[in-house]
Amino acid sequence: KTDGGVQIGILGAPIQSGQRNHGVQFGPEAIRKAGLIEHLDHHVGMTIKDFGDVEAGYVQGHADFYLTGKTPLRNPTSTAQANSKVADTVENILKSCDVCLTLGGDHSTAIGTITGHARARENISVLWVDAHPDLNTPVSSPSGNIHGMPLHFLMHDLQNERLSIPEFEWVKPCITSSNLGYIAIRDIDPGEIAIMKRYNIPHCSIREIDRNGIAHCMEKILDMINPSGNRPIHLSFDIDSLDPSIAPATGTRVRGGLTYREGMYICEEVARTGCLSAMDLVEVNPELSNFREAKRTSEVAVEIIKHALGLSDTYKLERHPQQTRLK
Ligand code: NNH
Ligand code: MN
Ligand code: MN
Ligand code: MN
Repeated sequence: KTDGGVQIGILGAPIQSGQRNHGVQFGPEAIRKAGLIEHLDHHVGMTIKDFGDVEAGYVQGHADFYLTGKTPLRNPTSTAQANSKVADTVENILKSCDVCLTLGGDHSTAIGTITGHARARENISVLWVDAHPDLNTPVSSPSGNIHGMPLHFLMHDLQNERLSIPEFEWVKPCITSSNLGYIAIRDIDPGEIAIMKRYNIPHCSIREIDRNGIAHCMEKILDMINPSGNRPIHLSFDIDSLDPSIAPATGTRVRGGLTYREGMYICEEVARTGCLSAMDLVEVNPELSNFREAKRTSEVAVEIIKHALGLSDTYKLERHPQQTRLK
């Protein structure tokens, strides 16, 4: 880092084993093809370094599982091994970069990115933008898909709910209910509701956004997870948080999602904190819609990333000229 500007490291994580739709492993490629690097490059005070893709090593049809009594826990081996590489790579990227951007892949990828982030920086806070809280345990999960469970591996409070799976032993808890916040959730499983209530996890559901507006919700949630205003923020953005009319190419569409501007506003407010330290953009699956819709979804993903990095015109317009970094 030479110019005192912001250095952004980009990593592709073509992980699909956390769920059962083929095609989500092409998310990184689709987002790159939509012009990600070209859109981020050539901004004064920002340097981009592309670290390529992690080798996810998933063999199609390879489906080992653990029986949990109800549903099988699917693909633990592939998911654990790929995420271990993601964790090491994110940790490494954050040694030379201010921000690590990871392109998924399914949301199990957050097991790796958050672990890597927490190894590299102290006191991280996680803002989880998603239709789903992804807080299931192997027993509460209705699907057995690990992309609906990443946070149970990572939360101190939920360590007793973990199965002892040797391949996942490297995952150490690194977040608590006071540094995790949800926004836009609207499809929440019974076990997740119970955990959210038990541990009082900060959240603004889509209903609260309806009632109080996105500006109020962002102020509230950022204040809860980053009260001092100086914790490194991990923004984990699941594209299914957006309304399916805006981002149709994803595996679990849930009606009644964020509008385009609400999604962008969330990201602009994260940029404004100046604390963004790692970001995931996950669950873009170009195979689940026609070509035009897949392209549109990837373009929206690029916009989400640009806004989070403080590159939107609306945000630049209000930014004070002296402000540096992402602020
Ligand atoms: N809650 C469901 C499950 O655990 C769906 C999870 N799907 C997601 N999460 N896309 O973001 O299987
Ligand atoms: Mn998710
Ligand atoms: Mn989701
Ligand atoms: Mn559901």
